[in-house]
Amino acid sequence: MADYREMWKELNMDLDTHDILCEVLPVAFGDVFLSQENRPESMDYFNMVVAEIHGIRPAELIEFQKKGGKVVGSFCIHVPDEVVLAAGAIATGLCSGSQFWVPGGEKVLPTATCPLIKASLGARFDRTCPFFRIADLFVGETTCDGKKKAWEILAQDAPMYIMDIPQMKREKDFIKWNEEIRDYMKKLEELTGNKITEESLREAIITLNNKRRALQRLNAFRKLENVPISGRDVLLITQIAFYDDLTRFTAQVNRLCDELEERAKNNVSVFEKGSKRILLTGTPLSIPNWKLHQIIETNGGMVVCEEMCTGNRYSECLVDESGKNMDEMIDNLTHRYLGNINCACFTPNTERVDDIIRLVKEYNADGVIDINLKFCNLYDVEGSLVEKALKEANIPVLGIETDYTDSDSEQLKTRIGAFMEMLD
Ligand code: BJ8
Repeated sequence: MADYREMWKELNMDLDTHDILCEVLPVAFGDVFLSQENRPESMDYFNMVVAEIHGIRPAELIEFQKKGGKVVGSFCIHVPDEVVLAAGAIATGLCSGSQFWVPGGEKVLPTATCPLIKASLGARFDRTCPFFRIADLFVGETTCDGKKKAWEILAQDAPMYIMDIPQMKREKDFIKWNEEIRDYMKKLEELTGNKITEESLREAIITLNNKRRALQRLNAFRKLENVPISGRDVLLITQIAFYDDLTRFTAQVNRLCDELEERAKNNVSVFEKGSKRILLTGTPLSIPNWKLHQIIETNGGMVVCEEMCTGNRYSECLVDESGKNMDEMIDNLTHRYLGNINCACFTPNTERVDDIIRLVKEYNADGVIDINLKFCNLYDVEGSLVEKALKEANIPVLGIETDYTDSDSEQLKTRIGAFMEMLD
């Protein structure tokens, strides 16, 4: 693993963390990923991108900034990356998925806050994640109460911009979201000094759709009877999608898919016969949260689909590319980024249940595991509706609440193991 101490020093970051990361990350990564048998060779690229997460991509972003470019970080898939790209800036995801950052977050937030929020603020305040030092603008949204309040605290230390997401999907909510997107465009124009033109927005829509198309192509292999790639690997790739260079990432996913096509022709599977096909739903699994996938896939299961923001919800729907002028393109972004994302922040949110049942059929899942990050009330409350609907549809379901620690791993193994047996 390369040494990025100099870069970290320039960013005024905690060097002890750099050294700990160099030690801990390869071990954790090796346990979950390199221990797998018969991984596709094209995973090499993604291995490298994640192994050097604290250096390679941050160094590229810094290079871009030296040439006058701006980097925009966000925390939610409702925030349209097309706007950032069309303004000539780079978008990067900032959601944090490790317990490593949680204690830092607990210095400024109540303990009873979801770990995703605590880790994100901890990463900034403790100076332990380069992405959180590099971003020129932090874009929050009003999806849940914890985030809304956390942005006020983050704003004491970082340049924040908030998008006010409607909580319903009525006509007037689409009008409001359309205005929010227009305001965001103005903000990005101010930040970058670049005008968003019809041409740049059209190009951004196509570029981001191409990334989604590549991910759709990848996910389609998981519908096969012989699944040629593990759920862990697909999760890793989806997590990397949030921060890697867009065009390079898309090309690498397509390269991997070419390899998977060969495997599919030869009926190669990375799972043992009889492994149970599991669909995961619930709160997002931000990098490097691989805990559930690892437990499921080492206890007789295979994850074939994630109905979550770090899964299908991220890539399943494209932005309509037929917009002929600025107004039509903004309408299409509005529709995609409000209408096609079924987050638990909406009421009602029955489309999410419809999505899960549809995806169970499409991916031929044997059962569903509904994951809730501790202290996420939105997904916790909605979980009972999801589980009731699945039971009515005769789809086996297991509800799990967890956090970023490993303290419940043994208990989860027992419960998930019993669920797999039950599916038998
Ligand atoms: S569209 S899921 S990325 S808000 S932070 S709601 S876990 S208490 S992340 Fe999300 Fe956008 Fe929705 Fe997706 Fe709960 Fe935690 Fe809130 Fe969270």
